[in-house]
Amino acid sequence: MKTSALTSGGAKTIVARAPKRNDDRVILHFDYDCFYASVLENANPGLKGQPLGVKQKSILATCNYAARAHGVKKLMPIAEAHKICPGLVVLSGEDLTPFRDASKRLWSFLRSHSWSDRAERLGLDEVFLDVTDVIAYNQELLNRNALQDSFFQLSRHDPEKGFSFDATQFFGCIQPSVDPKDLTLLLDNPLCVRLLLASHLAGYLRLKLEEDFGYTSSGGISTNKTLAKLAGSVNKPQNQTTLLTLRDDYVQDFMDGHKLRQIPGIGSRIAQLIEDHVLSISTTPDSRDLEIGTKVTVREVRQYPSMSPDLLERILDRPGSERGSGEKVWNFLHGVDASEVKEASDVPTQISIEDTYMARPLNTPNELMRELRAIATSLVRRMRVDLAVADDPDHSSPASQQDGQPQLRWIAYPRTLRLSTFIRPKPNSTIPENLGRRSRSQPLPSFVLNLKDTSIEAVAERLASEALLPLFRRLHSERQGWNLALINVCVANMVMVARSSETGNGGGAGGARDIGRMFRTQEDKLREWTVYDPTPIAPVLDSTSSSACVTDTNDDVMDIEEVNKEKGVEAVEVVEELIETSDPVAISLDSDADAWEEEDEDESQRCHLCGHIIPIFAILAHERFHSVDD
Ligand code: TTP
Ligand code: MG
Repeated sequence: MKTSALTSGGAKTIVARAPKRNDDRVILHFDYDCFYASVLENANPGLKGQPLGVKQKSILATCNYAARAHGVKKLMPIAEAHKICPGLVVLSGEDLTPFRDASKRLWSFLRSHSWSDRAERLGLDEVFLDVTDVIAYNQELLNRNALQDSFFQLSRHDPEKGFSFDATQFFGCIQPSVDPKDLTLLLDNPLCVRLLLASHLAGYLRLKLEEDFGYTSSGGISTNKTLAKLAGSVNKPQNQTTLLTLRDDYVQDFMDGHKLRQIPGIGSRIAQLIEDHVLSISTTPDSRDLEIGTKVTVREVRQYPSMSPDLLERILDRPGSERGSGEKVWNFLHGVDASEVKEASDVPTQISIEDTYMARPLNTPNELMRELRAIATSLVRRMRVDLAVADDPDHSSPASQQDGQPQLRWIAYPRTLRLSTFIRPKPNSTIPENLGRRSRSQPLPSFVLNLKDTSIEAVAERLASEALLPLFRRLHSERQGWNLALINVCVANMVMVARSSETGNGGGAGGARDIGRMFRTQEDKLREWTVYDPTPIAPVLDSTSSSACVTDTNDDVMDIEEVNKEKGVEAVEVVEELIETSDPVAISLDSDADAWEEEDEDESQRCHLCGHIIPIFAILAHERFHSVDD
């Protein structure tokens, strides 16, 4: 690490150098305004303009801006929202299908505008686009003598496909605001021209989202994902902001104005450790002193005496923490983020099905098996819809049909099966809230991939009894009375299947048999390994989470060999160590279960993924929000 010596008041302070930012890329970020509410408004146009809330259990997952004008807020209890806004229309948002469908349609449209096909969804309502090559192409086309009458070409092959724009000014807001006189000078700077072009592309795409699909959005434009996302939050809703990365002080001032917790990629537990250090408060396991913690800004952290990647690494050094976290955080503080926008894929990174039982937690083996079967059935069905295609699309060959149904073949298959449960915590519990949710993973049993002669129900039955029930037993003791408020079953770690024509190894159904064979070998090898993985989804960097050892930044569960490679140690040891360190707490949770108390609706907890304060009854709906990525 490079350092330099500064003298202040006679004392020498070692100041770590700021990392270097790479501004070669151009990244757009889109966040649809009040997304679930907009989906429901589009389905019921008569509702437009009326205050509308979207209900999940007893809270509002979101509300439209007409409701927000009355003081209604996201995640507000419905009763409170009705008090503030008696005319509020409340619709159910429990069925995520319409939101998923809308999200896919909008994403497909945006995706078609990244020539490199780098278009990444974050949850259902945010999209990153890498448009570096589109912008470079249009930069070449700019006619300096007729900037006001410029034409933005959306296709390399069709010069008429595009839109007209005025290249003497940015579209939307810019940050920092620059005097128009200076802007003319800045336009000699190629980076500034790229950002200007990108602002027009973002403006055009946002307009299309609104006109052609009915969705307004907020946009951020900059040179990496972190900066683009943060820029997009500056002017919400229905507006956009271009962060000019033309000078380091522009970027640093922008970053410094944010609270540490606002920086995407810094998880709430990492933020807590740093805040505690900066404010010199000792960290207690259930420290909930949010008022103090949430005030710490990036500037305060950066300017803390002797702050450096090494000091951050020491602050974040906890059992199970990821090496290199200090440097990653240091980079984020300076607006440096090299992470790529992921290449678009039609195959989801994971499929997860869950149900919640907040009002009536599950307590008996019969209830448990009934729910495991139901969830397994939905999961197998979704896998066959999302990951398989008709082997013979014309259904012309009798061999490709089964009971009149086309024979399917996998285009991708998951390697990992994960079961997560949530035990409702006791009000006033001193146990850290994230330990309420616990997970175990194992290789996906091969029979799930058998597409021939097996009904969805038969596969689901085996999945429930031969895999999910044993996984559950590893999480919870045999006796009843678990107070189980959530079950989530997820398959992840997708592997793309090469088509038979690409491999030359026989037909599609044979492909499935090959997968089966491969799985049997893999299963035998990995049978004994179980991965403890409590935080499945958010793309956060969180050193205290044991998931740091078993999930990658794509949030797919890594298989044991990947864990092994990543850590450079014996994989079995890593996993066993995690199980050991987590089990004592798990036992104390279980032993508390008998002394269960009535739900206290006034209790709040902090979400361990994003740090939001959520009323205890809303935790599950909120966790569900995090777990939706497809
Ligand atoms: P957000 O982008 O946080 O909210 P939003 O799009 O409704 O509003 P904004 O205009 O401020 O961007 O979340 C996207 C959707 O995710 C939101 O419409 C509802 C859902 N959601 C939940 O289901 N649970 C939650 O806890 C949150 C925060 C969101
Ligand atoms: Mg949104």
